Amino acid sequence: MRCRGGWQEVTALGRGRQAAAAAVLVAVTLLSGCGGSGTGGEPGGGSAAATARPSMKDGVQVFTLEGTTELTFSPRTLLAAPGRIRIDFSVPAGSAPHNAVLLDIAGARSPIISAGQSGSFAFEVRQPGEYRLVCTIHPNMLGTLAVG
Ligand SMILES: [Cu+2]
Repeated sequence: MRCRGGWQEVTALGRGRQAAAAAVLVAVTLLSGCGGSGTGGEPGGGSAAATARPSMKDGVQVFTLEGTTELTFSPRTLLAAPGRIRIDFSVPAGSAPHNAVLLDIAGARSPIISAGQSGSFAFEVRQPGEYRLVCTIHPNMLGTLAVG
C-alpha cells in the first residue's frame, strides 16, 4: 500500500445541502489515514454495460471507462460513494479520440486520448448528486457520475 500524493480536493457545494456535506466531510476525514481499505464492500453486481460500480484500491474508488468507436461512454453511468475517485479512461484502436470531462467538478477531466491509448485522472467528491460526464469533442457523448 502506498500513499499517492497530489490529490485534488474538489468540493462540490451548492444545492443547499450543507448539513449533508458536513457529515460527508467527517467521513472522508476519518478515512483519510491512507491505507485502510475503507468503505465497506458494495455488493458488486456483474459487468452490466450501462452502469458500473468501482473497485476499491487503497481507499480510492477506481473506475474503468472507455470512450468507444460508437462515440459513447462505456459504461454510461458510474455509481460512486462520496470520497476519492479515480477514472482509468481508455480509447480503443480504430476510434476517434475522446476525452472524459466532469463538467461540474473543477479539474476532473482527462486530456484528449487517442485511439489505443489511455489515461487516468483522480479527484474527490463530497457532495452527493449526479454529475455530468461529457466528451468535449463529441457533444452528444454523455454519461453520468452518480454519487450517493
Ligand atoms: Cu468523444
